[in-house]
Amino acid sequence: MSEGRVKVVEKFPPGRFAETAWVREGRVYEEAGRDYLAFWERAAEELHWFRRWKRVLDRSEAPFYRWFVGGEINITYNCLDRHAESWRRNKVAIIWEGEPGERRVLTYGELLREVGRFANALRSLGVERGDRVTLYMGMVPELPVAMLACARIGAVHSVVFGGFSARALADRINDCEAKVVVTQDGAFRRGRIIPLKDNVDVALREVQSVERVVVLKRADNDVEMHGDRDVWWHELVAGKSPKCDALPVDSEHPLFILYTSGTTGKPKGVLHVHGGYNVGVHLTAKWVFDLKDRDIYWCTADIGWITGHSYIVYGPLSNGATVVMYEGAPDYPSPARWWEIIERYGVTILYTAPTAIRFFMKLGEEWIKGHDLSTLRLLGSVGEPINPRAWLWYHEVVGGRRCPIVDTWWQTETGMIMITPLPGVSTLKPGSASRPFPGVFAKVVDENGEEVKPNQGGYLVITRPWPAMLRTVWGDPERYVKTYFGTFPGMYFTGDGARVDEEGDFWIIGRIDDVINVSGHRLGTAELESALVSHESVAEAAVIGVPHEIKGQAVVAFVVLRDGVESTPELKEELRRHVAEEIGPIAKPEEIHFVSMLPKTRSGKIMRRILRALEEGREIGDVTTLEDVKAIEEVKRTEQE
Ligand code: 7RM
Repeated sequence: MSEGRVKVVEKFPPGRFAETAWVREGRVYEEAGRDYLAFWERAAEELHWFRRWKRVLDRSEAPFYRWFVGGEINITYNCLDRHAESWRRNKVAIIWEGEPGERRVLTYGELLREVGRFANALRSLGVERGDRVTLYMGMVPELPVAMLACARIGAVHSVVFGGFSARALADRINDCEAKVVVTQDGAFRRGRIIPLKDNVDVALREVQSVERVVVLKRADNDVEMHGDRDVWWHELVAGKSPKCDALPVDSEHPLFILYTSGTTGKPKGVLHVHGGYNVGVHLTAKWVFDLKDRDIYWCTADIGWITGHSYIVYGPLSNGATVVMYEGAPDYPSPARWWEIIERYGVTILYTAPTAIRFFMKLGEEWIKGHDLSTLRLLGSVGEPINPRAWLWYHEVVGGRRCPIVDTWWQTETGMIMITPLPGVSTLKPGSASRPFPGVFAKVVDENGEEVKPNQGGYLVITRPWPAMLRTVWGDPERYVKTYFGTFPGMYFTGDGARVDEEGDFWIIGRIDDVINVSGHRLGTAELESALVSHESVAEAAVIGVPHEIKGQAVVAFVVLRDGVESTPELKEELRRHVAEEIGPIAKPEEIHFVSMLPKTRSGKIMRRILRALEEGREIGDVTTLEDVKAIEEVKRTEQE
């Protein structure tokens, strides 16, 4: 987070998008700013309510805010019934492609019936309003079916990403005391089978609360079915009625718990509710992606993360959109898979993460060339700051220079996109997430909570409540208050650093705990990494701060070179010089290690903790969220050289 550095940036005005987009005028910002409760009230009116709310926002027990107080709703009515009762009955809701190549299509009418059947099945197992159900599955259509079935009867789902270990699964089941677990025999990933049911068996040895386990047959691998406890999905739903009315619930009724890692080892159970969450994801999905009925929308995230919850399932379905869902790895059986999918279904909107973009950048354009991507009209990015070089590559190679890129900043806790361009309004700057969504209020402050000057780095805070915000940390309301409202009184602290430029555009620097302080100068790891990857030889980079006698901290970089580039001492020197030129001499890495891959979480975030531990020669703690354990071995080896 360097202070006062202003770079000349290329700008991309909305162009033709401004002619047809849902939002074409910047006026919405002022309108929402004048009366943000009226703004969100208008948004809520786009949904079906069984009973209208009495008050938009109740602050009496802040920071435990309540939205649409007194209202009755069920998010699944808005995602299913509303469309099935309209001309959309036979419109495709989900186009699914399995990793081995199967294809399935579910219309809104069919999805409603599948959800009804499974909702009745859950009830037959004794699941009632308020009960927790853990879903430990891969990217199969039955996962959204199970989520919606829970929500339909007022049960609370907790999706645990299929890449998590039995240990991590047990902790999450125990924390929310789930009554039922839904899983599958195995999940396909890169041609192999991940034994999900076996993991459940191991996890449940340490769990008391679970009464029943539902097992979907997907990969046909051998599993052990435990007599009274386990039941096959297909046997359970056989003979169940497809009709199950959506249960009207209070606006503030819990919808789901999703675990996210915090600064301590214990993951936080982030709780979201039916009413405000529905309003928030509905409007952001519609406006940010400019979702129209003819779009084929593909978000490549896994449903095990918030991005999948909000922008594969609830947001798009609430809008009656057609959603593409892909089960497997992006490079299976070849790195052409994604581009084939886009061509096959005529995808018009693609929402993905910078780590994926850089992965394809590294592989080279030949996997993309030759595929017809001309249907694409909008691109999105989420998960981490997108470095300008990756932005420009995405824009040119994937988007053919036609498509705006919406760089969307948000969190598991915010539930919905918070800082983002509106594609028909915003002038895009590669690397900037643009401005707070209308009705959202963010600023950058110093240690005392005072707003900083333009281009000065500081802490990103949200100054007013928003409808899709988390309501608490499950079972630990004190942690909710302390983590999010304990740093700056009256403001939600995001944990991220940012700066706002002189035009009011936000530049997210990254997590505060990823800030390196060199001789009193604050440097964001993301900023340093962006500088490194702007060099033509570099594919990916991760930096950490290590203790330094004189400077306090020094910068150490781990660099993955582009294919065919040789790792020489001269190149190291050149990269150090390059960073000095990009940011300033203060940012020059003390050391650079060339590695062939970086340790990452399953959701693609670099695990600096691992790099730090390796650098300091410590043992590494829990690594169950690693995308590829091989990455650690690799780093270890180069460290020993
Ligand atoms: C949606 C999601 C949240 C953290 C957040 C940031 C980082 C996410 C962006 C971003 C820069 C972005 N939820 N982050 N999006 N940083 N630009 N567009 O990722 O809970 O898993 O992570 O991710 O640090 O605090 S999350």
